[in-house]
Amino acid sequence: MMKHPKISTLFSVVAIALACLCLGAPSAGAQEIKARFGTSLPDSHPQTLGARKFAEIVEQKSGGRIKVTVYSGAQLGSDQQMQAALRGGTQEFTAPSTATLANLLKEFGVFGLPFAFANEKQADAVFDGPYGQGMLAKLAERDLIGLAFWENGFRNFTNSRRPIVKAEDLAGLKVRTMQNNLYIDMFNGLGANAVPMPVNELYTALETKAVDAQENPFTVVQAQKFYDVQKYLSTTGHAYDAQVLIASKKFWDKLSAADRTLLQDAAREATLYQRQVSRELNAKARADLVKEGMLVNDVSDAERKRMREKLLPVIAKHQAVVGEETAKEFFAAIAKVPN
Ligand code: EAX
Repeated sequence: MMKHPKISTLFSVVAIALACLCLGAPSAGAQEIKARFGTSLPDSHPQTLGARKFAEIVEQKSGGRIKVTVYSGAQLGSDQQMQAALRGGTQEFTAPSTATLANLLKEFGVFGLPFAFANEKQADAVFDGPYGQGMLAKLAERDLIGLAFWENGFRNFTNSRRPIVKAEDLAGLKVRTMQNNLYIDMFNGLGANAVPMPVNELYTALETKAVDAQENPFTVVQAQKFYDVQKYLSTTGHAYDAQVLIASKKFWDKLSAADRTLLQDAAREATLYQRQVSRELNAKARADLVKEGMLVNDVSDAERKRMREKLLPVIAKHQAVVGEETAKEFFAAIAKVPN
């Protein structure tokens, strides 16, 4: 039977048009996405290096459809302001220290308990194991999606007045702390005067002598150029600080399952890079800080043990704050990791 030329042509035209439409327009759940990632530290710090790597991997995996723009150095606000922006859905990603998240979810304070971790291996095992992953899941209760733990590192003490050789040397020093009650109690408990403030206000506070001291990993001291306003660095190593890669739950809930998987995979890959670059930079930062004129002294293990003894009342208080069960499970998770 002779086909009617007009009808078959019409079918062909419609079929081609439909095919073009399918190729061109994104399928459901594959729409263009633009997201903002704010960090509180400078471009050279592993927090921002990790954010840029995450953005790069997301763009690669999505073929450019998902674009994450990184705003470093607290351009979008302090750690706490950015956490509020994520919860409100006006910003999509950030990576604050666990310490500031403790104000939203008290259990997160457990990670700041002094002298808890002996080394990075223990930290990685706890953060990447069931305990840490369970804690990430709890962030959904506060309209946040916990994607991964990044490294800030072991926190050491710097000041403009004197080397800290023993705990008593801290007496009377005005010490900036993160906005976190455990850190405030920790330094008051060691005889200093804790002054909580966001990290983006800290350089000026040190420069104007509004505070004498602060405590942060080598990489923060270097990235924030604290060596220009702090003479002494003493390796107290009083806490291992992790940062948490978090997303806005309001943003997350609108994503397709495929895009959530893409972002989770990118977070996993970026975490490996972030920790590696943090350790590489940390390994050379001490020598760099000496070159910048800082006087670095090692605090003895015996003295660090003594500091921990002095902090037992603070540790007991904050174990109760985070929850005895939470603290017990935390220390059990650490104990499982051979030293
Ligand atoms: O979140 O506030 C701080 O001192 C933190 O170490 C840092 O900014 C990373």
